[in-house]
Amino acid sequence: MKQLALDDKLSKDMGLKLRSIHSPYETFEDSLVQVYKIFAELPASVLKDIMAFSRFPESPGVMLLENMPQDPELPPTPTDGAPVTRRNTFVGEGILLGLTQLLGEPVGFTSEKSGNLIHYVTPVESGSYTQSNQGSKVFLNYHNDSIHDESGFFHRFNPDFLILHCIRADKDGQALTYYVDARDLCRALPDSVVETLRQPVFRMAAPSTYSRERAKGGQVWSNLVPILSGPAESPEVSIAANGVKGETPEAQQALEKLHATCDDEKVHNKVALKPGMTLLINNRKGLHARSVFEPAFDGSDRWLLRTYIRRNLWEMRHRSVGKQRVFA
Ligand SMILES: O=C(O)CCC(=O)C(=O)O
Ligand SMILES: [Fe+2]
Repeated sequence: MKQLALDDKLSKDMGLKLRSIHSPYETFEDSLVQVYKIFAELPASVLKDIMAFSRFPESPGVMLLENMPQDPELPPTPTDGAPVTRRNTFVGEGILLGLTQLLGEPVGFTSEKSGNLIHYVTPVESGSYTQSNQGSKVFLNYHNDSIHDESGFFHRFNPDFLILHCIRADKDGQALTYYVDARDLCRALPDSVVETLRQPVFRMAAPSTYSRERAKGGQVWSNLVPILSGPAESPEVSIAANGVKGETPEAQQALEKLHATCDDEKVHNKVALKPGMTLLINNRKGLHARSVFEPAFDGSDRWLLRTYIRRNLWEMRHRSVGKQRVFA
């Protein structure tokens, strides 16, 4: 996995500057501009690497940043995943939004985290066994984040990137985040399986939040779609977290082979996110997953800040809901 660590002095200086930003929960656009200026002062080589990550087809699908500055203090981790807006400093959010702007535009979706632009990935007891970011007691299967769409294609108006910025780790350090690059996946799979994964013989379930909030918990299935698409040297991969069905026995077998290959340590990258670590994830070039871990639901649990990022908002304008950056 491509890694980049800030040196201590740089991290400290940035932390001091970020302590003074406005609350992004109150003045989102103003805070974006404040952190934009702070991030513009990063060394040219750091900016170049991060900007290349989001712009070029040949760039890697995942990148880990380390030694990012931290808030001097943090409130307890919310047990319901709801925003905690009364805080003295917003260093974590500043890191998240500074990096977000180097990749693209932060976006929200009404069917995911109520359209919020800053998401919390925290274990929620009622969702412990779900295939969602609220879960903890079940392995969150390899997937990319998708968004329900009337067209029946759920990987079309979904984020191009997501960022996971850790502000609190799980107590036992058990929670692992995995990433599999579709290029590595295709190299590791037999050609016949890749060929089947390229056929439109799969249905994807809409995300669990959509099912819960809009379909009384029932599964909502996509049109028949392929899992792999695009040129062999830069494939796009699409897998729903909340369920995938192969329409034929051959499709079902190919799907099982894909999951088994993702589980292979020679194929996946993995990281136990710790405070100050940020994972930049390309949501088209690869799949991510999360291990099982043991939360306490007492304010001490794992807490990641997340953004959804698009390179292009124009293509999504028909999904606009009249609020800047928020889409249906
Ligand atoms: O908790 C994690 O490490 C990943 C969760 C996830 O899949 C997501 O937030 O999209
Ligand atoms: Fe995810």
